[in-house]
Amino acid sequence: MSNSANEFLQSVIATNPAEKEFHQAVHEVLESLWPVIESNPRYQTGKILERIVEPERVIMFRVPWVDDQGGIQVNRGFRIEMNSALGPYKGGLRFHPSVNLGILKFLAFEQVFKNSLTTLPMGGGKGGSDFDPKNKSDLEVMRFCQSFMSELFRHIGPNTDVPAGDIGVGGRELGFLFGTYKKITNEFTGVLTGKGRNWGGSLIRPEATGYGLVYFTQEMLGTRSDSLSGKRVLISGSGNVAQYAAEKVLEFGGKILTLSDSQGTIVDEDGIDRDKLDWVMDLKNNRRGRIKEYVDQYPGATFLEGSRPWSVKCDVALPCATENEVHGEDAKTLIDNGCFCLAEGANMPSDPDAINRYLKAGILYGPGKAANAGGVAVSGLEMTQNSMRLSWTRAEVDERLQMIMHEIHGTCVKYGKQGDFINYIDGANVAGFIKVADAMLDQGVV
Ligand code: NDP
Ligand code: 2IT
Repeated sequence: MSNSANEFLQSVIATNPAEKEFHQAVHEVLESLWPVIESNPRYQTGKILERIVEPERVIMFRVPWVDDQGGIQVNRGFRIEMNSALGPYKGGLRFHPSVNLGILKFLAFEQVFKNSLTTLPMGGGKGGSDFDPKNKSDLEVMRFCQSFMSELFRHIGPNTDVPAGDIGVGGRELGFLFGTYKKITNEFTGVLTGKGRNWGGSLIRPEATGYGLVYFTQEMLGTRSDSLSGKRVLISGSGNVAQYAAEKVLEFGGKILTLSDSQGTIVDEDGIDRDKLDWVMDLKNNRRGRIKEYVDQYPGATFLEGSRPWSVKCDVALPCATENEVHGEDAKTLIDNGCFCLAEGANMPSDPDAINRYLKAGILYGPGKAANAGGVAVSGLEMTQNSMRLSWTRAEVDERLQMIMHEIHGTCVKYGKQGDFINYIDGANVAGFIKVADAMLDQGVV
């Protein structure tokens, strides 16, 4: 047992060099957990921390495929099977050129705690590839997915490991992946979630992360007898999570000022209303365009090339793009401009300096592993429906999603209440951890 959180972190860094995002995720969790470890000798003698940072299994594989010109391309595929104490490994697949082992290990590590918080029986995992689906034809994406699954299939299964989408993996990719799995194994099973709704998918799964994020935000605002109605809201990203977060913010009466992508941010002081959002959804999902095209369509808006949204004055900020997209300086700007609530649709979008500033300022801060858990929660509901071979209605799934987000919020409050302040990050980390740690102790040294 290490003598301090820092000593433990240093040992993790030494064992896993060059995985800076993984170090960051472990560090953040350790800060919340150390007091729990110190006051629980069972966790110390059970070497729970030492075991929980070590993936149960890491799979890395070659993904060769043929492009439209007949050239051979080679990418790297990964699946991190992090922890199965609570259920089959569960977590998304990310296709993005930045993908590497450290990024997927951070995501898989976060997923273990997030899935625990959902109350559903799911372990944690994550996978993906450094393949970039941008500017690839549908047939190229299909050939890549077929090659990827021709290796991954042997490691996954409805009771073993159930992948889903993440950055760069949406309905199109999941369809190609599922088709290949089905062909190779000759089985139609719930091996993936986020499936099309005609072939085993759950209603509300595409919407779930964004909707869940906004339900969680409403819960947070509710602790201050406030709501999204009339609030100025910044959203980053313009993909799956951002789009459905925007849809739900509009339903609750918020005014959306920004969306973004990796090239920059569009700012619309008149507000991105339902019609404009429909246009964005068509742009991103059907035409696979770039967010800067918004200003050609709506000339009242401006495009901030190469910038993130955080300099725009707001009440509520919802980062929904990627990790480390809110830095300490951005947090300062947000807070100075009056932002008093930030909830994370993305995984680990705030860097450690930013988080410290939120906590110091005492704003409402909802960390990703709680605030964006709605996506994987509805994935869990999709698994349930697949097992029962039936489909719930949209209203039924949405009601369960709202209930789960309400319960996650309550759990964060229970474990994170510090006087008048709710420290949601401590709440989420501690509550998520205890369930997994106790299950690991129950199951012995495995
Ligand atoms: P999408 O691929 O649908 O959209 C991603 C969006 O983020 C795009 O607008 C993309 O812009 C932008 N983005 C991606 N990488 C970067 C980058 N390096 N810098 C700036 N912008 C970037 O992904 P999702 O909406 O599914 O995922 C967004 C976030 O939410 C991720 O952190 C993911 O892990 C998290 N998440 C997703 C869940 C889900 O169910 N899908 C569940 C829980 C969390 P561009 O097109 O220019 O790349
Ligand atoms: O980060 C996440 O929670 C996801 N990408 C969704 C995972 C899932 O299995 O639905």
